[in-house]
Amino acid sequence: HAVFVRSPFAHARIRAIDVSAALELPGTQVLTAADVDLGSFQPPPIPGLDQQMGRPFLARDVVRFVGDIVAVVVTESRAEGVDAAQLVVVDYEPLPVAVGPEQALAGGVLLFPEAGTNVCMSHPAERDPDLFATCEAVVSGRLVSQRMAACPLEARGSAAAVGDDGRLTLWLSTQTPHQDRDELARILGLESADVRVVAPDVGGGFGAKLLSVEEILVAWLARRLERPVRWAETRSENMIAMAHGRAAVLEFTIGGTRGGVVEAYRLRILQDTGAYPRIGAILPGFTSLMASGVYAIPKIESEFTSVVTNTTPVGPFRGAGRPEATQAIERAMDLFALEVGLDPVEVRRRNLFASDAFPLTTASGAQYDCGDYERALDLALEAAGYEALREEQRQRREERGTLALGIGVSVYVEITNGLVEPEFGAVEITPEGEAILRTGSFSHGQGHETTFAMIVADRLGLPLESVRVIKGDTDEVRQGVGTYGSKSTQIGGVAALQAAHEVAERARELAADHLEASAGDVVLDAETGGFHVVGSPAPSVSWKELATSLQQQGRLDELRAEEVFKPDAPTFPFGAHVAVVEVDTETGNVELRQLVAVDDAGTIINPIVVEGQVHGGVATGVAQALYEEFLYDEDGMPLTATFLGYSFPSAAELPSFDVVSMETPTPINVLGAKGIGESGTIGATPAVQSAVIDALAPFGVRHIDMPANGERVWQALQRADSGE
Ligand code: MCN
Repeated sequence: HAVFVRSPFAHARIRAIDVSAALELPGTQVLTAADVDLGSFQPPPIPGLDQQMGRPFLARDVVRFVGDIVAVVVTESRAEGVDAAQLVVVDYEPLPVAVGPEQALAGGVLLFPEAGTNVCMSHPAERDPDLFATCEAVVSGRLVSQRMAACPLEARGSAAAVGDDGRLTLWLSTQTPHQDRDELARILGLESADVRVVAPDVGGGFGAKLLSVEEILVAWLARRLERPVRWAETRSENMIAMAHGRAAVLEFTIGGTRGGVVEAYRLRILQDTGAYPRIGAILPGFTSLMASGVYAIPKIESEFTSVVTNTTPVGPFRGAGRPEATQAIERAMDLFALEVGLDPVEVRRRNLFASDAFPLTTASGAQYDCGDYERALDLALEAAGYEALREEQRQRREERGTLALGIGVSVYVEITNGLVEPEFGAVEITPEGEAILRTGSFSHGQGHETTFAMIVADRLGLPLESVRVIKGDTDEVRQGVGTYGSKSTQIGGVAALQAAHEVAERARELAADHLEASAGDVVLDAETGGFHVVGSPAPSVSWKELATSLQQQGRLDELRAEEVFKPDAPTFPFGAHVAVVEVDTETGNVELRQLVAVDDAGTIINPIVVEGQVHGGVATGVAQALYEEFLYDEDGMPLTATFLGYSFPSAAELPSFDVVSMETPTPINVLGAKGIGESGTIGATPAVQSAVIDALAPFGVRHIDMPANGERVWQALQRADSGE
């Protein structure tokens, strides 16, 4: 069992590590940086991302966040490991800290003095001082998309063993088994063929379960010690050691006509990447790309700067860069509506891209495939009963009660498969005439076992239960990219369909031999799964008969096909959400009364799975708007490292959401499918935040940062009362 000794300081020099007391416990080994020959866990080799800010696998001279790993203890049992870890004495010399991104940007404290800056990446815009020169109304704002913890119900765990054949197997709770295999092989100096990664059922990842130093160390230890090694983290370890999400400061200015037409928008993003930059540093690139949202804004200037801070590293978390874009533009639209004296819905309507404008390129550079934003908005308003809600709000305001009603609307578009990646799928027919799909996508809760099986079953005319989906084992599935960015269906699903198609076509030719007919005359009956001559259902050959016969001839391999599908472009799911909250103006308590979600992911494979994805996604979106925030004190001490402190909502806090379906098939792939896994998260947050602010509008409140919880609402009301 491996147990990590972690830094209790956010920034400190390591003067000495004394492992002698720990080593006195029988069967204990302790390894420190001096023992590890792996170099550093480098940031991905992305142009512009500072490569001097790599993370040593075990901290060498300096620790840079609470949770940084100083040593690893290996024992026969986990309990002994926990005891031994407490006996490792580290002499720290505390250093000044840079906790928030603004503080880090000021550069008073440098995390990597050799780099001479805390900026790990920046993407400046060509600044136009006259951007708003022609605008009649201009308004600016600042929004914090606060730091969140991904909180998968299953925390991370891994185990590694070297087999008799010298091959390394790593069992991992991950979303990307094949990428992890290749990365691990590279770091350990092995061939990919010498490594097997197995990801069994994974209890949630939410974007954050990418290969980490802990898991690499577990694999390295198994080879070094020539013993199987395992590690399972505690919840509080997960809260400080697994990548956090969001953590961006968004500053915006929006301008346009008094009639409510937006003419220009500026977005500046300051991204906190935590102590060691990885993917989190480049996510604001997506925020910047998606700055325009659903609006036809002629002039956009967006830029970002990413900085390192003495906090837990930041990585992708459900939405990953796109929620921030929507949060900023939707906040800006609300403030602009207020400025020009229009209803927020009306301002949105006046600026939406028209449904016949697609495909189009936004002023922030994104190429949208297709959409009908106004219809999504109309559906959401209708389902919520928007007019009646405004009437109820008017009445309540007249009555001057203590329960204020707030209504928030958001319209959003997001990018899925943003990196335009490929995916692998292989279909084979078993001797029993059933089918196996091997997919390079990974499902850590999204239900590919159902939806991908449906895609294959549909094409082969087999019952759903006759299709088995295999994923997550690099020995069982030859290649794969894995799952993030809600891309699985539009690439992995399509690869599965194409492989099934190829198998069906081959089978048709083989069935023609059986039927002594020409292949051109034989069809596969999708209802019965039998092959017959067109127009005459009998005689027919079933999959089972075909498979048995080919098996006897040793030719079953002919019913096997592999495909790699790479589309030409990403897809752009979109939708509209309406949130209704009730705010107690005496206590600040906020109750979410209703949330309507219209999320269009193109053609839907399975409406029940999709509804589940929307409900989960919306819960995460509401959690950011009202509940969750990972906090540090000024010394960089985490204040919310357990579920006692971190306000993770359960079903008890949330109403049942109203999900309205809408399908606009994309031309980018044959399924017509876009991603749905993150939509709810992206649409819900600004709608709910806006609803809380709307409830307090009569008090002159124009903004409340997230989470817009009771405390923040109460403080905003106090400030309003005192005329601040
Ligand atoms: N689907 C469908 N029709 C569509 C689109 C999707 O039926 N037009 C189905 C899919 O086949 C799949 C599910 O909906 O079963 C989600 O598919 P997709 O949108 O393609 O997204 P991915 O499978 O790539 O999932 C990733 C996405 C991300 S990025 C995060 S983060 C996330 C999420 O999905 N983390 C989750 N959903 C999660 N759900 C659970 N339970 N746990 C997580 O950690």
